[in-house]
Amino acid sequence: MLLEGSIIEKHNEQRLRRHNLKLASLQDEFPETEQIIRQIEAFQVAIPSWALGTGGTRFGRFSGGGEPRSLEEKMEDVGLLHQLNRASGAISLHIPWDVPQDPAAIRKLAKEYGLTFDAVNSNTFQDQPHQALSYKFGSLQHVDKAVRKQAIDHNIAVIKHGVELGSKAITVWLSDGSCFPGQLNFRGAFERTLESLQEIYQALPADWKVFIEYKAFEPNFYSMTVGDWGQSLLYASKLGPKAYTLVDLGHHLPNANIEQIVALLLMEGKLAGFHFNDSKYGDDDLTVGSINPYQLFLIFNELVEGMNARNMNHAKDLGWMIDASHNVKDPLEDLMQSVEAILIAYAQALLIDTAALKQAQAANDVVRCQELLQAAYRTDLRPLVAEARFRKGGALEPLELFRSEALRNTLIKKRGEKTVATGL
Ligand code: AFD
Ligand code: MN
Ligand code: MN
Repeated sequence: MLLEGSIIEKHNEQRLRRHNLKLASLQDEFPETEQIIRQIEAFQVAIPSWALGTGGTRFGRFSGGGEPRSLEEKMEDVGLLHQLNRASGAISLHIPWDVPQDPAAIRKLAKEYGLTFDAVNSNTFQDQPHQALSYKFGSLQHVDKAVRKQAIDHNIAVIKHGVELGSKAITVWLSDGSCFPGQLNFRGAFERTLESLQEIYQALPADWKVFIEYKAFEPNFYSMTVGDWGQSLLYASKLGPKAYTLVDLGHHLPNANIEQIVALLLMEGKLAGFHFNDSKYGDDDLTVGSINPYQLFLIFNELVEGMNARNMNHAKDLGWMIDASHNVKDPLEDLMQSVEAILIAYAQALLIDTAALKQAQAANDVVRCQELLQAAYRTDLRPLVAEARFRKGGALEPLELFRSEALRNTLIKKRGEKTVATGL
């Protein structure tokens, strides 16, 4: 379901005068606005195939209606999102939740919606109905070689699915670990996991990467075998140049300085990219920017500075993806808010007076450093994000348009009240 182009045009016409006034004021104040708009235009954030339905907790799940029932319908949702914001032009598949049964047809559909395929994700944290061996005590770390082999084979099968669609990376997130002291020999678990990852690494096509995602806790609560960025980096370094560390914002212990982690991973050339979300307590998977937008801005400050230092292409050289769970919001509305928050933080980081900041740092002028950062953070750059969208044919206010056109109702009418998308 795509919108008639004229509906977007009408929506924009009604808002253009006010938008142009705000834009002109920013253009007047900052000579770099044109450059920032162009960088936002190039920036795309991938949507995970498991974030298009309502998320649940272990206490329950409250379906919102009109959820996509198949991979095709998930792509339809991402296509619609991308039509509205022009910044969600990629989808990241989770196997086996979203197996592309007919890759040629799926590729064709993606083309119609203007979508590409981001990293594919393997799943060895759940047992599937016809699976021979259980992952209850881990997958790539398992003490039984046969379980490890099953998990390795799954990852290799996921790579094959990705190849058929044109993905260029696999993200491996493991729930492996232990729940109780003494349950696991840490060194043994590390070594077995490394060996398993090495086999997966061997199966990577030449132009592919493997992203190792870490997480401090849950579902294992005493130890996680890829528990933090240090462990992930250790695996990635031992594996080789095609292995990178993936940062999911919700996967840290409270108060971790994520921006510092990002800076160092970038310095080492080992940052894969991001799973964006926000949290108050743990892996809450809330809308990115909803709890701590300042932290998001500080992360983007390190990203921009670090990518520039390495002459990297902001839009293409790292993987940008949302990984959120929408328990109480409409998933599409939540995703619109997420992409917007990411682009705002990126734009603000681009606005920082880097030369002045370097000078202030060299002079130990702590007060000036804060002033410079916050001058950018406190500038409302939403008109630049809207302008980038507008220039690419998107809506000035995607969320407004989604609501005024009652698009969720249309989806409910088409798909039904009680549909449930695959995912957690
Ligand atoms: C996990 C991780 C990982 C995984 C996802 C599954 O963030 O990205 O693929 O949830 O839903 O917490
Ligand atoms: Mn994640
Ligand atoms: Mn997570």
